[in-house]
Order: sequence, then structure tokens, then C-alpha cells
Amino acid sequence: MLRFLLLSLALAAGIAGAAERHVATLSDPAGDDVGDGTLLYPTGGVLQPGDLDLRSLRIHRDGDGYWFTATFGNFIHENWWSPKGDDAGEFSKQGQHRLPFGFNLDIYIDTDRKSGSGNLFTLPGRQARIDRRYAWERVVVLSPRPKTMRSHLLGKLRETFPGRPEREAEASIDGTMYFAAYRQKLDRSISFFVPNAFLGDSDPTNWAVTAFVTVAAAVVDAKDLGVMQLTDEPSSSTLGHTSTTLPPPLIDVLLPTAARQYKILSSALPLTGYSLANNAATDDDGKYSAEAFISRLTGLKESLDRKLIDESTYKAQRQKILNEL
Ligand SMILES: [Ca+2]
Ligand SMILES: [Ca+2]
Repeated sequence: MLRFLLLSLALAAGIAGAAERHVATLSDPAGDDVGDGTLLYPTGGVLQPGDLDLRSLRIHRDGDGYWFTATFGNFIHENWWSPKGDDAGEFSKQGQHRLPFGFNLDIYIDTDRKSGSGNLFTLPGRQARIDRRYAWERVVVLSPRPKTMRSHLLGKLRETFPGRPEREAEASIDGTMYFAAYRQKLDRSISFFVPNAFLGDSDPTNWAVTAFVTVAAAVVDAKDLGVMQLTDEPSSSTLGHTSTTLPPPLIDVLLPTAARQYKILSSALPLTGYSLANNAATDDDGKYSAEAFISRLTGLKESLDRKLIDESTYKAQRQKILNEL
């Protein structure tokens, strides 16, 4: 109770913002909430264009930590979902949860700005990799089910390394991943708090962030980890697409232009982000580079080493990448 009270106070203080300092405001175009440009929304009409259309990400800080504020195209509405999904497309409220919002926002933070230093993988279910130039040290995840996400990841670690002490497994997650549990919605915006203890003492004006929005799905395992996946035809519980190859299930990537987002996602290029120092994204509109190619293979190997994918998936995906040469 005391912890809750203190956090409530922290929230109130953050919103009041007496001593807050602006770090950066990064903008994203309107109307690009279609991933690679070909995504089709689930049937049933629960999710509407604009709901997941990221417009800006603002970062500011106070004495205790950082506030991230994401603004979307539409009013952020509650969602109902069945704990195990609902392929029939019938949303009975019986046995369903009410969620405060229906999306996930992953923010991968490159705190040292050294190319290739840090992680290139993204959390399970995102089906994407991060460009070497944005290799990250910390990831902040906004999800309607933060605790469940963390516990599924922890379960996966336990399963992979059964002899490992529990504390060690928890520390390996909590040192690099933060599932934001304290957030406030206001119309089209949602703010969430990340403590200094997690982000360390690096200079935030030197960071770069790679961020994207996915549709929240029931967090039933560590494979999709709460991200709605794609099938060729959309259903009530999957996204569809009209591309010739299966795009990743990312709805909106934080980038200065829609063209760059479509290019990256349709070419399966590693994701790039925004540098906070100059409010710009690296200009990577050039051709498919050798570095991007190596980054894809490295990211894939990393996923295998971390037991996020199995050997057969690794081999199949590796072959797919090699075939593009
Ligand atoms: Ca957008
Ligand atoms: Ca975008």
C-alpha cells in the first residue's frame, strides 16, 4: 500500500511537473499506421485507423526518473479481450478482461551511441531487428499487461536455464528490460514513468531511440509475448496484409517519414531510430547495405543463442536471408 501511495505521489509530481526538464519530442507522421503500407486491420471493427497511429513521443525527466508521453491519432480507448484470444470473433464480455488500451509500445534505447555496441534483437513476437547503429542497452515496454509479459519472459528463462538461481534470472531481465506499470491516460496521450535506477546516469540528450507500436494480444506465452500476429487474411484475432511476403506485425515505427517506414518494413531491413541529439534519424534511404545484411544474420543468431527461436526456425530464416543475395 505504501509503495502504491509513493508511486501515486510520484505520478502526481511528474504530471504536475514542477521540476521537470524537457529532453526531446520526436514526431511521427499521421496516417502511417499500416506497417509496411499493406497491413489490414483485424475484422470486427474494434481497432480503427488512428487508434495506433503514433504522432509523437515526448521525453522529459524529473528528479526521480523519466516520463515518456506517447500521443496517438485517436482517443485512447479501453478494450475487451478474451484471455486466450477469440478466433470466432464474438466478443462476449463474460470471462473477458477490460484493458486500459489495446496496443504495445516498445522503446529500445541506445544509451552509448556506439555502432554495434549493445543488443540488436527485439522482444519475442515483434519479428524485427534493430540496426547496428542503434544497438540498444535498455528497452522500455508499455503494454496493457506489463507484469504478465515480464513473468512469461522469466518463465522462458527458467525453462532455458533450469539450474539458474531465480534472482539471477530476474536480474538479467530487470537490468535491461522495463515493463512500465505506472501510466496515465489523457485523451490521445499516455504517459508512463521509468525510474533513474533503470536508465542509469547516461546523458539522455546523447541517446537514440528506436520505437514502434504493435497491437496488444493476450499474453499467453513467451513466443508472441502479447503481440497480435499476421496471417494472409485478417481475422478477429490477426492482422492481414496484401504484400507478397509476410511483413512484421509492427503498425507504426517512430520515424520522420512514412516513406522510410514503408521501405524499412517492406524490405525487411533492420529498424533505425531517432537520435535525440539532433532530433533526426540516420539517413538510410540508400541501397540495401552489407551492414544491414550482416545485422540481420547477427540478430537472427542472437535470437537463437538466447533461445528465443528454435534451430529449425533459425535455419529457415537464415536460408531466406541468404536467398535474397
Ligand atoms: Ca504515425
Ligand atoms: Ca511512423
